Amino acid sequence: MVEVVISLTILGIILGNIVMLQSASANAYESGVFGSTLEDSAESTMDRIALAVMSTRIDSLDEVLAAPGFCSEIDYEVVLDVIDGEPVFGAPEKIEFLMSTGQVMWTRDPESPEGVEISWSRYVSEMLEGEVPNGVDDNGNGIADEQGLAFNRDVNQIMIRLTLTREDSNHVQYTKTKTRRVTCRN
Ligand SMILES: [Ca+2]
Ligand SMILES: [Ca+2]
Repeated sequence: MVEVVISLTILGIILGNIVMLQSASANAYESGVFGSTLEDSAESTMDRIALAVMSTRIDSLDEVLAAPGFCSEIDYEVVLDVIDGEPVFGAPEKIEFLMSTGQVMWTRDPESPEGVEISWSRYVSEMLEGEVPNGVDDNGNGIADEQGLAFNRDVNQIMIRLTLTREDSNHVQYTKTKTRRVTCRN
């Protein structure tokens, strides 16, 4: 009887170890997938924003100030063509950060009933990575309390900063930050 109990206990320990091993590797797998999905999402969102900024003229981005100024929303018009040296602009477009839903929204023709609104990203962090709302530049990038999407001007270029953050089912927090310096078209 004692032997049966001991062998059952040993079996229990072995089985327990196997279960733990399996769940550890499942967690590792989940966290790997989770992190790379968030990374892809941050990269593709940054690509879209950068492409939009590259397609406009810097003088249509008056709202984008030099550090320590920043903004989380831009209104611009894409240059479709240049005829006799004059740019031909497309419909107005807007990129904005909605803190309430953690989204980056892109809107074409925001003032018109035919306007189109598309979510470019979810999981955008309230504040950029390393920043807390305290009036101080915690992450040392020259801007204080910048949000999870922040634009600022650096001479003739636009700096774009984006942080995505997400928690997996084990409450592990993943954070991906992208920074890009973009030149607008002439
Ligand atoms: Ca900062
Ligand atoms: Ca701060």
